[in-house]
Amino acid sequence: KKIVAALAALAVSAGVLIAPAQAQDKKYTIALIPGLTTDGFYITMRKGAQAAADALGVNLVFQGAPEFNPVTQVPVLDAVIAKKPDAILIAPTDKVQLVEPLRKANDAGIPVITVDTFIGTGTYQTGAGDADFPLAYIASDNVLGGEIAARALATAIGDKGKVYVSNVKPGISTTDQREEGFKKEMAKHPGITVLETQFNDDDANKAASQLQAVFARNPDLVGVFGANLFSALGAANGVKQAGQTGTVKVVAFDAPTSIVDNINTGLVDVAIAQHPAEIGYFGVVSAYAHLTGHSIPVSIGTGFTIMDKSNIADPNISKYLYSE
Ligand code: T6T
Repeated sequence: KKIVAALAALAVSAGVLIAPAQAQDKKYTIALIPGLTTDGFYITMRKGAQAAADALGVNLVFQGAPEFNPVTQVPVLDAVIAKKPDAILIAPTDKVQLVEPLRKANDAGIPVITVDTFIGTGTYQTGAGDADFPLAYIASDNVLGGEIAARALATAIGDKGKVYVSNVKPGISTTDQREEGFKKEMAKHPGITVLETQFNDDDANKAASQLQAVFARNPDLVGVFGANLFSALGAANGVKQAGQTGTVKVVAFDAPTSIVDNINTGLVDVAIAQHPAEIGYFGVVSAYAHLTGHSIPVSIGTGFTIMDKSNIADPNISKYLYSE
């Protein structure tokens, strides 16, 4: 009897020991679909995601389109779904147009987490609305980012004059929210007039020509807010081409390495760096936690680093410049 009991106890403890080991042995594949592949923001996000994947023994697949556009992102998403990864991390390129394509992943039993951008209202797992199925949203607080940009620009222009927002296109959660935050803050500055937003389709050349056209119509233009990497780069080039460096102030969202020169020459006053590596890292950690049976936060907010001439040489600041 004693022997049987001892054997049973051994079997139970062996089982307890073996079960978690087997769970850990499963090699999960997590797909990361960026807004576009050729953008320092998503290249940096991929690095953070890879660091977490390496730490957790996860296979990370990075697959995306070369431009920020739902028309090119949806076929990439379909191809990823067909390969049945264990989870999908995605930066949806449109709040509405990615809802149905992502529902296909969810219906196929593939957990979806959105990184950087969101679908629907971005409030997930509430049982309300038809776009609340993603498990989590990991991103910067983009309304706050727009407010920070507005305060920086207001300071740079002495709180008066005409400014405008150089933006990508309507329907993108991040850049819509940055414009919203910018305008909300500017409403508190009666001396500042915000002109009509110029949409550039994420094309820096277009953003540069638009700057020159707005300046031609408004020779008293004093500032521009570039609401993402290409908008800011383009608007800054437009200011330079118009010979207005230092006269038309530029506040840039995002921090490609080229921003350092632009800050040092006085072309860009302030750059608001996001922390894309953190977004990628916590995206993979969240997906892994979910896959291994843990509950996860429905939203994770990552921070900003504000860069200007006074701090850009500090390694604790410049470490947030994006990779290329
Ligand atoms: O600003 C980032 C990202 O947050 C946004 O959603 C799209 O543009 C960037 O990738 C920069 O180009």
